[in-house]
Amino acid sequence: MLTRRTLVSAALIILGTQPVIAKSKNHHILIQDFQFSPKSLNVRRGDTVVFTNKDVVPHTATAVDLSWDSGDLKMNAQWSFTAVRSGELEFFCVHHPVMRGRLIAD
Ligand SMILES: [Cu+2]
Repeated sequence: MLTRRTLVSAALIILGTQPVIAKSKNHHILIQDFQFSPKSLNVRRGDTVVFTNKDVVPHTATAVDLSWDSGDLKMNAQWSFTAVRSGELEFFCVHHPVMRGRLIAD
């Protein structure tokens, strides 16, 4: 038999088990004129970072520790990934290693 107390307990269990999830965001990094823009970006874990190449030549967005790599992005191509680790991570373009950027995830 359902008592008021049982119902309240059930409601608390249902509400109490809902994880508190910060809404994830999309961030955009443009690759233009052989530069990442912005060069440095703060994200939260779970956020998505979208790279878009606006140059005529192909570029990549590649983590220096090689944990992720866009592969060649042709003009107007997009590639996205979701930040899963906290910390600071530099990335570069394998074709033009002077092109550098940094993600800071918390
Ligand atoms: Cu490049």
